[in-house]
Amino acid sequence: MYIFTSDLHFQDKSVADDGWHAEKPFLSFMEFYAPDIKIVLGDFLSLETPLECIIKAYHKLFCAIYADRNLLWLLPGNHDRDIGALAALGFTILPPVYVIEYGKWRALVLHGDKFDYFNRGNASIGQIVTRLAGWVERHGWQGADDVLGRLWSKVIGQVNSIDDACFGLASQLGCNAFIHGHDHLPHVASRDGIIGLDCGTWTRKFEYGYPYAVMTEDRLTLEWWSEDGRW
Ligand SMILES: [Mn+2]
Repeated sequence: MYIFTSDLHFQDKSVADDGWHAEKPFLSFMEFYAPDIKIVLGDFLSLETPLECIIKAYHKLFCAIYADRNLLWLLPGNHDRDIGALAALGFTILPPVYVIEYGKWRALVLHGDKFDYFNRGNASIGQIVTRLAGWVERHGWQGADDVLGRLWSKVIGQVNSIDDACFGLASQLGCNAFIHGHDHLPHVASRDGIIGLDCGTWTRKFEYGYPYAVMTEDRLTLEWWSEDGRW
């Protein structure tokens, strides 16, 4: 069984940190799925915060994932600038585009930023918006990046479709599934025999909890983790 999450965006536990409330549920989630391979599909870290500050703020979490580093795999997203340092510590870092063959699945897994023309790689408009939202948040308006982030996702959705591009690449690679994150909008899509899952984000708790994907040999589902256990 493979478990997928995305976009934790841990920072420094300052007012601008949206990952803070996800620490405890993520620890219980890791414990529940201890025997399984858990893959974070990008943006585990945050661009604005140096890795040493993130590790210091989330010491307990990093101890837990370090102990589980053989079963917790990280795939780089556009916020994971310091992921090389985690690789040096022995973490398993997947290539940015990866194919998993398991049971009936040949699944394309990726972060998704490569198909976001305004927010991929380094020095993009998206990074300026992220840094601006962080600045506004640190200076008084704490909901800034949630509001701006949702607005940004809607604008991006109008301009380019990550799903459309993923269906294309999955088909080209002979895959029958894809799983991504990046746009913080958890959902399931299907087209021409290909199923697509968006793992969303843990920077906010949705109505049913925190989104994640489960792949068994014959099923691929979007599920929700609530702090008390599975939804
Ligand atoms: Mn991203």
